[in-house]
Amino acid sequence: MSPSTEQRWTPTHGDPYRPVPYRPDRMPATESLARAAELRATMDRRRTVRQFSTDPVPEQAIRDAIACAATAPSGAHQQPWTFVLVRDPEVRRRIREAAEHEERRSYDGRLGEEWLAALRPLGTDAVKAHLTDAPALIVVFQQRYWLAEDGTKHKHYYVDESVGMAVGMLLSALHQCGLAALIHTPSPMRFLSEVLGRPVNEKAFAVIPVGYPADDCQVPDLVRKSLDQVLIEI
Ligand code: IYR
Repeated sequence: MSPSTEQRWTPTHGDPYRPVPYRPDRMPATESLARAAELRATMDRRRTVRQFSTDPVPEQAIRDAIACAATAPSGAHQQPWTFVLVRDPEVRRRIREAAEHEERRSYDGRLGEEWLAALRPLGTDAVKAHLTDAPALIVVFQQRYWLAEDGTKHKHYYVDESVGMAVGMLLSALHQCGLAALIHTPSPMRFLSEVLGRPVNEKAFAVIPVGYPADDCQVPDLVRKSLDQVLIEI
């Protein structure tokens, strides 16, 4: 049986190893090359967007992108993530209010000169209109440990790495569906657990506004590292 986000998962802790055959069709090299080149060009067009249109988006595309993210590999296959899709304008307003409260303190000194200098080319500030303009927010939580129904705690492994991979796949999926996104990490993020009523084993990882860029959207004139600056071949 193949893993699928359609089946219901139940805890596998302590189960024996039960391998199943895996025989995907091998893609011809010419097709791999064509797809790789096209995907590279597509991903190069992805930009982090901070000015969103209030236009609605096809919501099933967001759910499908989250399902893609949830196929990410994870430490001991513990899948230590929860995605909260927030559309309710009142909840988004409360998140914005709390985030801006923290961001004002950050930009007014908590970040420090070096951090502010690093952010300057990005043009960010404490105003987070995207939290209420974008029609949806995906708030990603990491499950720091697993809380069994009888209340026992079990360790989760490589939680940061696992959730980071899932979020990377989420951004890729959203972009390939034509949706813009932003990884927003208000600091501290504890308020998100309170506003969204998440359990004690979960810790907020990022808030991801999703939507279309505003008509007057602008992005910084960034240059990505070239392949030879990031790739060493031996
Ligand atoms: N969390 C703040 C500051 C910020 C930090 C980094 I590192 C960024 O890449 C961007 C912003 C904010 O969201 O404005």
